[in-house]
Amino acid sequence: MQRGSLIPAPALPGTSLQKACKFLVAFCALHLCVTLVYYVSGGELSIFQYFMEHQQHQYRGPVGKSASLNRFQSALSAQGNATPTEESKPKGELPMCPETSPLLVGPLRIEFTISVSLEEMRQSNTEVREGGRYTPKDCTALQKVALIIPFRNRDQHLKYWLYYLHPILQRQQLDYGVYVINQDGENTFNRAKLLNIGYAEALKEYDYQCFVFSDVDLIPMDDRNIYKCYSQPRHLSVSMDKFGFGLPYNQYFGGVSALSKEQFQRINGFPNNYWGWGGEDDDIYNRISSRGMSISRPDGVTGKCRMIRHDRDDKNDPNPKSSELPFDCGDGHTIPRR
Ligand SMILES: [Mn+2]
Repeated sequence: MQRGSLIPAPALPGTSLQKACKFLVAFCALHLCVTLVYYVSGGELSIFQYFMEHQQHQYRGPVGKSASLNRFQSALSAQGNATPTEESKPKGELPMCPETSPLLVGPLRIEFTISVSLEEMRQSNTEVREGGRYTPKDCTALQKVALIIPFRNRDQHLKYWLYYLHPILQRQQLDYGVYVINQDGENTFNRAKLLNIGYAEALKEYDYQCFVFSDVDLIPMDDRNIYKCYSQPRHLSVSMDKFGFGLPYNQYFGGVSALSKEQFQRINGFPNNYWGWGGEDDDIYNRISSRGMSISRPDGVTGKCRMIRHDRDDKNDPNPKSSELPFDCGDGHTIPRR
């Protein structure tokens, strides 16, 4: 008797299990292949990324008058991505820099015996742009600060200033620009007039809100002495080595000072008629106090700074206006003025 002709052969008990196993093996193989392709040729992923980035780049046109529109479109295109790249974020989205920069290191060793070269400085400050400009990358600076340096024939001092100050100002997370205002010719020096010129010229270039006026030969010894503006005009060089790390007299406002745009306008800028060395800083002090403002200062430790020793420059003799009064040391003593 033929078994099969009468009753259709019943499916073997293992058949459906076999099918399931085959399917499972096929699925595993496929999965393995996909996984292999994914890991072995990492290029697949980067091609995907290329398309994502390329799409974003299309919306980022040249920076110009339509920059804000481009940024707006870029923001729109970025909405589709779960994680927009840092680059595609419009600048306005950067968080504000913290009140106290986490990059500060405190006391600094400042010396003027080492040799410094402009080329080395350029290489170690790659983030500083043409024109001595710097803007923090990861956050929006709390202030836009113009540093104004009155200048003539002090190349070596300027090198030290740039060598020390650029790293400090970057650690202070300021959006800053450095302006060296050179007095042409050999006539009598006029520091305050150069500072006024620096204020006006810097404002032509950028929307600065704060102006730090610094002598070229003064270097802070602590990066917590922030070169920014405060609610009152700020005197920064409060503890100079030249004066035994103290103030020569209480009203002293020379060296390095900071005024906001409003504070500067309120005192109608600095006097233009102080020719020669000294006096203009006291005039500025009087302008400030006569407008009802007071002087803000860092403490004597944070405010320590070094002055590069030098002889009196030619054509910068003491201004007769400045030599009439002796210093009031604030402790009952007076010393001859400077
Ligand atoms: Mn000096």
